[in-house]
Amino acid sequence: MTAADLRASILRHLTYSLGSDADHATQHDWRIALSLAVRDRLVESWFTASRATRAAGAKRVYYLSMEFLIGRLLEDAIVNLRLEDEAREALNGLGLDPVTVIQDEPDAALGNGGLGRLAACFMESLSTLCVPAFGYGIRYEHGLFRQSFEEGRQVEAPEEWLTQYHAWEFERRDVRFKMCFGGEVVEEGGKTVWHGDQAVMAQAFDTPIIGWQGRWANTLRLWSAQPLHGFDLDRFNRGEYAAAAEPEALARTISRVLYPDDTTEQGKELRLKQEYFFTAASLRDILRRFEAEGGQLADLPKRAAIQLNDTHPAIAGPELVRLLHDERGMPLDQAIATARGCLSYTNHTLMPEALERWSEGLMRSLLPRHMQLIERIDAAHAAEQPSRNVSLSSDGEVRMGEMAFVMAHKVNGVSALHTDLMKQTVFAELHRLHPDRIVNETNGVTPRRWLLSANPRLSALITDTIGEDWAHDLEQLERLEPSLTDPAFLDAYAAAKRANKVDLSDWLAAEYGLSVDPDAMFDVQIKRIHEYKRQHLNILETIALWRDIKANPDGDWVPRVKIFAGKAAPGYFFAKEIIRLINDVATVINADPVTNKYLKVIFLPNYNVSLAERLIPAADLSEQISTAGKEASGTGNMKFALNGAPTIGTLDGANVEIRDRVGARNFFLFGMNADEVEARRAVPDHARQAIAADPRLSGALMEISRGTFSPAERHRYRGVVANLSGDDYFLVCSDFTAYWDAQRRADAAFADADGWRRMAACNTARSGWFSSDRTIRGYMSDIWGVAPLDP
Ligand code: F58
Repeated sequence: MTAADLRASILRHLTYSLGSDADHATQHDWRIALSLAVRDRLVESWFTASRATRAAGAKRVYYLSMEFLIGRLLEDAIVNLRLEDEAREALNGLGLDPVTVIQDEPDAALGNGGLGRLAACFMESLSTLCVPAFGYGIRYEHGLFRQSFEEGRQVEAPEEWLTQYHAWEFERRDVRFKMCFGGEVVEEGGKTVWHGDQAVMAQAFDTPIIGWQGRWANTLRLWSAQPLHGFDLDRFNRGEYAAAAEPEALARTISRVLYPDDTTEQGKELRLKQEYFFTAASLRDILRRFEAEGGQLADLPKRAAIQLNDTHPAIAGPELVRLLHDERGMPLDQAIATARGCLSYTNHTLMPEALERWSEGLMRSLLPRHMQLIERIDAAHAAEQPSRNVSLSSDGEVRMGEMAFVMAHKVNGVSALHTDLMKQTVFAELHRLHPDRIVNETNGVTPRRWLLSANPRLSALITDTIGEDWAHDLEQLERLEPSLTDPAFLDAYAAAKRANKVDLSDWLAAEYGLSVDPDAMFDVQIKRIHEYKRQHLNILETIALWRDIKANPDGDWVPRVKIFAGKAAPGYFFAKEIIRLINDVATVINADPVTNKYLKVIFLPNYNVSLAERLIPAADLSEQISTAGKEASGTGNMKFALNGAPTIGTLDGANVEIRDRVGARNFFLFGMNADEVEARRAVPDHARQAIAADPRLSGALMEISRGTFSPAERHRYRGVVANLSGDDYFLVCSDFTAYWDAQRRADAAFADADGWRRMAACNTARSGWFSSDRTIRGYMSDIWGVAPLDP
């Protein structure tokens, strides 16, 4: 397609799809017209892919996930269709700025963090590798909340991405399933039948996900909850307007928001409803397709690999058994075995509070048949494994991790360390019973979005040096190795990084009125705010550094800009305190004329995929400082390494594998490892001891306690300080000194500009293994048993 063709197509859509014309079109109109013109180009591959899958009778992958953090889609499609030049030329010819048009698209924020973003990277890699696949999830009307700060505090507002026309989806009016809740289970003519007493419709919306070079496109099918019947005209005619609309409002609640606060009973019930709603609709759809293609039920595992992204869709186990046994008459044991042949489960956390449990009472009232089947599955497992000491429900709670494990033929962790810890801790007993079930699939990220599209300068340099195949074969980055000693290459590498930093500085100035020096070290920590991720360790070190600079303002300091971004769960009080503390510290430090030229602190609001794409290419240092054993993998760590930001980090999650690959000299390691963490926690008074041993740490805590950062309310952070100097479960204090030392090693390394750029380039050249294409190949061979199709 030429630029002229694309331009004609944009103008045609502007006129005939939007009913607008070039003289009156808004930015939004242009963006939609461009999106529709680009969308036209991928529909053909989309159809070809499904025709090829049907013709081959191929096994499909079904990725069930409560979250798909896809961000913007227009640029992804343009890049994967290789239409960058044509789009630029066409838009310029129409007097439009391509960047502004692309950035007009709101992020589809259908996820919280890494788990949701991983699902999005996987969808793109599945299409790139020509693997027949569907992603199944929920079409949330409101994605993750919009974050702003008021006096430093996080304020949440609803995310309104769907108030604009969403150009990428197709509503499938013919794909609707009735989903029931509650009611009773009865025996009818020798069969067990569940009669729900509430029902909603699951309505499918499809988004094509295009792979590299537009060769293949899969479908992301998101379910929206709708009422069974329209509104009640009789009540409306009686003047009961609100009551007439009630059924609609109730039904829609299910797909209204991503993760409603589940601290209340109603919240918990809604969450479980959401999980059942999308899981059961997806299974209904999978079986409908299988049966329409003439499959015999016993062959289902040969045709369907169903991946459960965390425990959120774990109800798939009992639901699939119910569909096979109750509704299709398959004997129970065979139904369990068939379901297990299809299902596999990815675990993303070892934190006990994050492993889902539902009260048996709630399960029984919302899904009465499923509760019975969970008991039957548990009994069957007990019969199979007489020595078992674990059951699917205990203390009045159904344990979804165990449920998913027992119903899956494979269970995977997301980094080597995490997988080992799964075997040793949360799933030790189940691992003993099923020693071949747990496998590792270390996470990865799609290089198309996280390098090619996010960092065009570095991408161009890489392509100039080794050709363009790296975009779909990332391990080719190894071929940069000889250039790591070539001064011309390193100059160009450093120039690309600097230009990215200048772009970011300009944007910070334009957007937030912040002034930063592009030659300072950009030290970035961006991720969900959580105690285990230890943003408070970073801010304590910042305070200590500020005090040291103040004490010796003529010292040889390496200028730093500390950049934070991330959202705290609305009900997570301590995480919100950390946000406020960072903002308060930023206010004081940024206003200090003595330290100003050496230290700035910035907390950017409303972290999302697009902000990550802006920050990562401009980062010098990647903060991956979780308490060892707590971060399952991390994927931000991979994005930073790929974009040439060395890590300062602990031996946690995929940091371990990153360090193995980029080399210990190109990674600022500090802190206790997972075993040492356990041992240290057993030391009574570990925090107090650490504080007493390090005057910098005690000084920083003293500064917080005395109200330096909260002059109007001296004791604002009493709780934070009490936590850190008391229980300090995440061992912030015990790792502080090692972290401080590692930061000073990073300073020294950064001061040596030649050494630093070599280190940065080493990170790029040696991170090729962290492509999600490699991860997906691992799932294909170890878990799914699927092969790519050549269209
Ligand atoms: C993340 N989990 C892990 N959970 O923390 C991270 O180490 C890993 O790299 C990533 O998964 C992908 O494997 C994660 O993002 C959530 O967002 C939870 C979802 C359920 C509600 C609470 C947050």
